[in-house]
Amino acid sequence: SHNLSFEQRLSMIRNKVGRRLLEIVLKKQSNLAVAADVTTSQELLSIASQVGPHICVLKTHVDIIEDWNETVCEQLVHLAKSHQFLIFEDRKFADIGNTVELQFTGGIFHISQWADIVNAHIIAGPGTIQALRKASEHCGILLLAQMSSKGNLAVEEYTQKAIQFAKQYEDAVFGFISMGCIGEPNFIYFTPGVKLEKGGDSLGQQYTDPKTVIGIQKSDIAIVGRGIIHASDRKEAALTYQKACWDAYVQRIGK
Ligand code: UP6
Repeated sequence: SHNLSFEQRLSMIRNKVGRRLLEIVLKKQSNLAVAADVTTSQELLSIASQVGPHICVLKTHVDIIEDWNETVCEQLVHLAKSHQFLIFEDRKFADIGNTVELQFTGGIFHISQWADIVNAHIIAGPGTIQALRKASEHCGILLLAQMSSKGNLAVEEYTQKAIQFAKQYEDAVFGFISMGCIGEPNFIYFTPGVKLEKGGDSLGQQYTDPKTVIGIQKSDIAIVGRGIIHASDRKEAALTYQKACWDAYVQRIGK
């Protein structure tokens, strides 16, 4: 099923953010997401403007930014609009619904106000998803069905449960964090742990290259962090990854 093109799958996606994502992917010919794991707002904004033209999604961990404020947020949203990418706050919500609602809307980050995409673990049950869906209509949800790190517990029945939850909340959940395509074409698959050089880090990360992730494991969107963030020329690196990921997609669907 997953040799369908993004064009063919667009109308199959129930959630509006999911459809908007595929429109951006097609328009920019980019199925690359960059994980902007840096600790200052200046670096975050500079990455967003450097890689902006080459990505469909910028993935943030807003709680690692030491000087986050509303102006930074406005600037990031402005960059997202002008370069046409979606902002994915990788918060990995995992608590009971009531707490998740507070974490999503409140605190100092007010994630629900600016994130286009957020993700959630399924460990606490469907209440987590219900809270996110209730608190924001404009934000699409991804469920963690698998992980890239060594020894993670998101396997087998756990993965199947995530698929089941996604089907149950298909209006709000439009895809997964997974190591490849694990289900139907009406969902979008995002894969982290992607790098041109195989290997890992000293804390359990495991890398797979874009060709394997998109071409063989049939994922849709490759999430690249340090492969781009640690490059001497981030813009150039983003272009290299954009091409590698897009070529793998084009080859897979046989165009
Ligand atoms: N991430 C993973 N693996 C997962 C889920 N999420 O690596 O299973 C996230 C990390 C990080 C990014 O939180 O932001 O993807 C990977 O970054 P890297 O390419 O620098 O390893």
